[in-house]
Amino acid sequence: MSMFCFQCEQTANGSGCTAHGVCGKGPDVAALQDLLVDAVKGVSACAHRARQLGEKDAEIDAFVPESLFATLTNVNFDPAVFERLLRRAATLRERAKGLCSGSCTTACATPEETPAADIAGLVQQGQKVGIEKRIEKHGRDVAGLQEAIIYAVKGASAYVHHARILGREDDEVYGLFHELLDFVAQEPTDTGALLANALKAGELNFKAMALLDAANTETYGHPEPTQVRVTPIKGKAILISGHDLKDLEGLLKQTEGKGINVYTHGEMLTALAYPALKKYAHLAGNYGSAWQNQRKEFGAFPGAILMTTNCLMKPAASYSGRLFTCGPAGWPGVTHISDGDFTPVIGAALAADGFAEDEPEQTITIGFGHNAVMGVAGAVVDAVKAGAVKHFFLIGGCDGAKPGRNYYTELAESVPDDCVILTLACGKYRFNKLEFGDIGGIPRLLDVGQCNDACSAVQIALALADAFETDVNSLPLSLILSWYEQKAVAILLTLLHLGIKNIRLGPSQPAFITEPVLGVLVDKFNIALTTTPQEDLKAILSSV
Ligand code: FSO
Ligand code: SF4
Repeated sequence: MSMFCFQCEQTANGSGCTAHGVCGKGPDVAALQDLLVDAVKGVSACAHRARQLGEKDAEIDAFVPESLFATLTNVNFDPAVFERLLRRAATLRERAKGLCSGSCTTACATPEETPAADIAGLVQQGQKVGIEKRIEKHGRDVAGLQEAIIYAVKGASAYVHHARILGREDDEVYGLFHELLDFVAQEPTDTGALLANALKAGELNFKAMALLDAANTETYGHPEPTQVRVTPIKGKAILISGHDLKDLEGLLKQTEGKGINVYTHGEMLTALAYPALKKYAHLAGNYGSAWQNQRKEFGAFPGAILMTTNCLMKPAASYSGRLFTCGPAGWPGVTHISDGDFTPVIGAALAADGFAEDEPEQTITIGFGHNAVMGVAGAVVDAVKAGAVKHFFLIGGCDGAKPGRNYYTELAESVPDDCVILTLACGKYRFNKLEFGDIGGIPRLLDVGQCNDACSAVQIALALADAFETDVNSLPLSLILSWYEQKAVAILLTLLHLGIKNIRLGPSQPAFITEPVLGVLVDKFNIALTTTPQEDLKAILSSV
């Protein structure tokens, strides 16, 4: 059985996974995901038209981001989960059709098929709607642009889902989801319209990130500069990875007084800066680094491990029995906690050895979200005006496994001493344990947060532009981004939607962006692919 997927940076040969996903996704799950994306497009097409008639449905609105989240790279590998989502999609499509009461004048999305009775039948149906069919029909430029919109909508779905779990929803955001998915469902071929809608997907994602920022900060307070321990201490332990702060909160409440230390991993690091989370004394610090090192780090961790979202890799036998998933994450055979009761995780932590002794203490400083940076904005502006700070570098994005990502370490190390580095997302682990010092009390490395905190970075940039009475493109600021999966696609399109130019993107060109499409982005936004740290730095600093 073959498959085709090119939605992430590690795609095989830089062009597409065809036999088996480099991420561990097999052809069956790939087909089920293709079928689900197709089904969700159909649900949204009807929901969009129903909205034009003033009809809405809260369950449909929530279902779209929830189900797309499961199709992001490294989130869910369990065929049974996709079967369940496909059956719900069929029910909700019927309900959405009832809402728009067949009154639309254009054809409603792709022709639907009743879902097959079993997983094997669903896989067969999925193989008929794969990406390569659209590439054959429309060519790589058009199909790639259609996919770019889908990937950005997928990325935004993660943020909308996290926000909804914290009780924050935005009707306009749901409307944009349905509108964009309806647009792609019609298989548009006009590249101008496709590009315009790709930027609209960036707008959707900006709103999604702002929604999540409001949800996080209203629930847990504003992140504050915090020194966090990055070495373990003696005792039983649970490691929690992914992005979901609410799962961490639940775990902290349920482990209180049980003699278990909780450590963050990967993108969960940011949680240690939120007042309502860091108040828990048994939130002991961060362990390990970015997602691609998990097989080694989870194997060495002497406790239970909870994966709340991406990026999940194929579990090794050494830890699969003490690995748990929750939320959108899943792997067949790995225990999934679906009701927020982490008793099995606690049991596994108590049964494991735990850390035998304290490791020598090492700390890093995190927590420079927009609120914290705004608090020192006056000092930052003064330092720039006095010439003490010459330039800002935003070096961030996703980390990944491919060689070549040392670029980001070398670049951060080579940034001159009179420059400040802002960073976010898991790409920060390439350099966040290095010593950068400070400039007159302003730390030279400011960790803004998770990938969704790109919204925070944008707010910081806008505030700086305001203080200097200029626009973001005229600031002494360069953005050097690393991409891996679909949230990064969404963030890139958000930055382009905001009119931000001169972004450098690495470590490689997305497979779904063809040379002609890249040419348009270069013309319009002066976007560039990263070269070498030395060359890029020289080019950036010579234009200052
Ligand atoms: Fe990283 Fe994975 Fe946050 Fe992504 S853990 S790669 S952009 O899912 O989400 O930065
Ligand atoms: Fe390949 Fe990435 Fe798709 Fe996985 S998500 S199958 S690695 S392109």
